[in-house]
Amino acid sequence: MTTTPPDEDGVAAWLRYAPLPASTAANSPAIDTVVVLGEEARDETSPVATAGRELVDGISKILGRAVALGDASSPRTSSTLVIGTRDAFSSLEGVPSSSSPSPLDHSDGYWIDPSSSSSSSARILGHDARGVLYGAFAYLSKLAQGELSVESAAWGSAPQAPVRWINQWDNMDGSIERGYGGRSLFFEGGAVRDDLARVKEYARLMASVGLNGIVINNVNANASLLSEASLRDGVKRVADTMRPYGVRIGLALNFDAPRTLGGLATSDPLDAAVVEWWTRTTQLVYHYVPDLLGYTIKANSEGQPGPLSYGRTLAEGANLFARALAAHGDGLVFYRAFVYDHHLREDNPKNDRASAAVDFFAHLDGAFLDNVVVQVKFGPIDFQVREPVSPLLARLRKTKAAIEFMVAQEYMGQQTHAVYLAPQWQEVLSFDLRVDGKPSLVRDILSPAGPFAWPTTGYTAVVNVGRDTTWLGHHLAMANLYAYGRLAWAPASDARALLDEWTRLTWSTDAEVVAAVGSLLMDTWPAYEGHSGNLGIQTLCDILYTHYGPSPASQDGNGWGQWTRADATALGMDRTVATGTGFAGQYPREVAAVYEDPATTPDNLLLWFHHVPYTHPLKSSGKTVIQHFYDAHYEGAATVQTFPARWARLRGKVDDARWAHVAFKLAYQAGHALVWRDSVCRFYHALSGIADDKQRVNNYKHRIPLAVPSPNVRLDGYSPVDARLPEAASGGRAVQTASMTAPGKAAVTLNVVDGVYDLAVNYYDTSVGRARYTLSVNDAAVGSWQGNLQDRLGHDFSAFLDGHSATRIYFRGVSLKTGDVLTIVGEPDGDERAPLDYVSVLPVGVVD
Ligand code: GCV
Repeated sequence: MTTTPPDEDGVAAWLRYAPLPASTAANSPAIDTVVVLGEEARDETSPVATAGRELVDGISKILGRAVALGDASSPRTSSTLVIGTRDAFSSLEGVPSSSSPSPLDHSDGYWIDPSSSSSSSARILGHDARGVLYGAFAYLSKLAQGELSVESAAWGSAPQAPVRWINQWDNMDGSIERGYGGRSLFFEGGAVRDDLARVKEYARLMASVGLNGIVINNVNANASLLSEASLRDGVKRVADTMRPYGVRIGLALNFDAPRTLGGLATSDPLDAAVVEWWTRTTQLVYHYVPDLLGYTIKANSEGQPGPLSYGRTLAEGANLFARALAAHGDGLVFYRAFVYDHHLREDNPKNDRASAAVDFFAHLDGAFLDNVVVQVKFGPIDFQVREPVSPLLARLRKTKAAIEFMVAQEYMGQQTHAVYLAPQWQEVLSFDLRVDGKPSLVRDILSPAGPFAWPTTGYTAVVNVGRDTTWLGHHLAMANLYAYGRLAWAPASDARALLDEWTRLTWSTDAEVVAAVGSLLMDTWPAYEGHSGNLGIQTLCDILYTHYGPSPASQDGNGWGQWTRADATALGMDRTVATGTGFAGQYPREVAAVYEDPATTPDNLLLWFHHVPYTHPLKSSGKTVIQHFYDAHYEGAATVQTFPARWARLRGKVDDARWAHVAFKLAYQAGHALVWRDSVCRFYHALSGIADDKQRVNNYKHRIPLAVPSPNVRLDGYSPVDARLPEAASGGRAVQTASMTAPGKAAVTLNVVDGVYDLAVNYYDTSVGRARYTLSVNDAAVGSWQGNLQDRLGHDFSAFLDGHSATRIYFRGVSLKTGDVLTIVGEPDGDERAPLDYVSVLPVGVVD
């Protein structure tokens, strides 16, 4: 008989080191001593010493046996694991027998020989101190997955790129921009927090997947981070906390700091006083953080100040910081390419936000100093569910670039929906940009060995871990952080293989769990794309508000440039050179030719590059664009409906606490996927006037909308109201209590075949109150609930009745007969007047 594993809160993430089943443990190397070589063994701040501690802790937990820590003088047996840098090995142990395996020739590389005999012990060698730590984590990962035995062959690895960083968008007040997992680990009340215990845990997680740098504050930066008190009392402590894990910290700068913090009259990058201010400030930063990673700068972007505000070029702006850093060490300036005009006029058909990065940066190739790296979001707009690769990655040669991904899921369900993003990143990294007509995979461009031979290139990702024990607000979202680190190390890795590793480490080595979690999460991105925006139209979320739920109309009619140009007959952006914005021409010749022609553009980017009628037939299926929209939205939402049941089968195989958290989120996701599907389908149905072949849109035969007058619906203390987003309510209308304080009652007389049904109630859960609801049948209570998702979900909430707040709750297996009266009593709270949309009476197994 198997027993349910003990509850966990998620803080240990994939470093739980759960005990292996006895039979697997019996086959694993029986290490009882970890010997750490070299001077670094005694330096608590060295990653080598950290590696020793991690191995002792990890092996003892995984194998359930005592493990001792030793040094070069300790005796060796076949149960000893010896670790150290290659230099320490060659001076203390002699050159390793495998001579110098090639991963050890590269920074951060490691070599592991787990075999041992009476004459030689198991070994982990690092090219350098960090390499030893990465080797230790690689050893522990294999051991924890039950994949290490005394017979295992030696192996090694080295990262492809030196830059493997995280950008946190943490504000000094403790909030996190686009954060859904609680408040900042780093800041609170305008300063660095006293308690940095979780920062240390974060550094462990980062190191365990090979991440080596973190920019700790929001790119919409607060200049006061650079004050001496902040550097001395705060930033220094963060750097000291993360250093033993080989994680260096960097800072995001506010371009206007000389004015706002320094009291100067200008922040002009060519002004002598400004240059002197940054020189002095950088000296101070290095005084407290001698191994500073560098600076990240968001300038002339979304209202942030920058060199263009002073009539200077972006390169002149970047080089100001580059010079200040160069005086000290190897610090890099990461200058973000996310520069665009957010007051763009849609009435000019040539205007295109997607063109901005190349327009602003390509002509400056070579004008940036050596220690500047241009940080490029993977797509031309902003982390949408589907975007082509940014053409800027093919347009800089002398100036280095790095790619920016987003773990934070801002436009991808905000860690309330489970969406595994590694398959998307894998597609981006495997895309061939055909620079100069030669193979140029994105992942090769981002390698020092790649076509442009950039020595400092690689990976950055926006991550929003917070103080929740889940880190990201959703246990399943952590697969993204894990996969990001592993892809940044080895960008040709397979998304599914990474996911399986993560599952074995995070949940269980049980094959059924691994298979079920893997298949569920691999279905999430296609499903999310299915119900949130297809054919390259982008994520059709509300871009004027929280970027979470649906609002197709919000894409157009404003200056943000995420346009779809949808009208009654056609939709999509014409980005061709021949008749459109010309964006397609920013790619190298062969790629540009593919995108220029709708006949060769892949269907999944059709509407990104072309403005076509709703009736345009797709190459892949022959369906019209509009029918594909309907079908894909229904199929995507239908896939999400399977998630709760697939997860339910894992009950008892993983711990109850984390199981229940995920079960709750997946049930919510299933309901919200229907909101997405219905809103988007209704919007285009209304705009195009074209019916769904399958007659599904606006034809919900199990639903009883409460705002639509009907002899079967009686409202008492409830009155109809327009929803803020018309397509997020049946007929655009919902009901809410007439009074701010008194309860209301909505009663429905049923006309059903006698039987057992699942009842679904669609209501709105806003941020402005926590209304209570009770559902009864003929006065017998079926269930009650509270509209308090703002406390339970973590995403950017809405104060209105719209596609963000619309949600569903089920009561299953209810016996009903014709004439039964189903009543919902809603009690308002705050400004939330217990709003309701409809009730669905569903034959068991049917989703309307
Ligand atoms: C930090 C998007 C987000 C902003 C973010 C910006 C950026 O526009 O909505 O919150 O600002 O990207 O990447 O700088």
